[in-house]
Amino acid sequence: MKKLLLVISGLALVVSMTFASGTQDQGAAAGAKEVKPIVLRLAETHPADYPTTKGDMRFAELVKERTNGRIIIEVYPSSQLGQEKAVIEQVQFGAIDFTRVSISPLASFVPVFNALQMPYLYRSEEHMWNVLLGPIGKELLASLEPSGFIGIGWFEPGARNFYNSKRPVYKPEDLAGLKIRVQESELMVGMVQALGAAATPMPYGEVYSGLQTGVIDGAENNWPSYESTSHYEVAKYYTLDGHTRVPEIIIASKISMQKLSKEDQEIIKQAALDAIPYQRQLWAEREKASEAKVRAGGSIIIEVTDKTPWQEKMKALYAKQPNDVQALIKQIQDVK
Ligand code: GTR
Repeated sequence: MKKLLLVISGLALVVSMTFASGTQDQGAAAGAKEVKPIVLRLAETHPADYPTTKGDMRFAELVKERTNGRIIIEVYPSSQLGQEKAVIEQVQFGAIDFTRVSISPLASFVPVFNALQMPYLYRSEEHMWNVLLGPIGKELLASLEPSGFIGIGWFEPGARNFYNSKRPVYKPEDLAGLKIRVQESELMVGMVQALGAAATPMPYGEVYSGLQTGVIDGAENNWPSYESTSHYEVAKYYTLDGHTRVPEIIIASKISMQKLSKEDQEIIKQAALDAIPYQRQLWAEREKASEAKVRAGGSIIIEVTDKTPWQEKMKALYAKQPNDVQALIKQIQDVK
């Protein structure tokens, strides 16, 4: 009996020690998580006060809130981590965890994305958003995985217009001979060539000095970018031809995402979706503010009433696309 009691109390001691140490371990682990969150980096080309960057920041805030501070996404604005194409490469091999980029340079990595940035593709901003938030947008986000990216969400890009330092451009022929900077995208080179101008692919951060020194005569972008980069100060002819809407995308590195639990991956995706309305709202406000600033700054704004001659010039570019891109273009056009 005495022996049995001894064994029982001995067992009780072992059990209570195990529990105690279990509690201690859990406590230590919880404590450790509090002091050591998972810190991930997001690369952004625009400055901190730009609507898209604020959209990134809202995304990061939602992730922090919904993981109780376990996951912190640090937003690096103003190309601190590099220009878009170089950043995309780094995301692909896991050196940068996230980036918000234009799909133009991304399409060199995943060519089917060209379908989303064809000139004069969307009937309106609403048409584009119906595509992005519908089945096509979802499939495209998912299609990035074999290339090493996880598609997270979309942001508003605005419509892009040509601008230059030489002369007012009313019709495609007026672009003849001008050296126009494009994003690092084969499709955009083709687009500018089809319009009769000389295309110069160049990183965004080099465009201002390119315009200033005359290496290029012009470029193309939306109102907020034309204004925020001060390009309007060195290239004052802005033609509202609205040739493209090139969706903005947030992508993650597959390598970084795979280190997170499925639940956390879902939180991240949902947070990006929930940041969209905020970014779109800020975008709409900034478009107006940028337009006002550029007009007040003395830019000459050329309205394009008939876009038919511009669209005509794009036919060959559409015809040149590979079959999968053509099929997707058709699906996009059919979206209501
Ligand atoms: C902006 C876009 C940037 C960048 C830039 C460019 O509209 O938001 O991500 O792609 O255009 O022309 O390089």
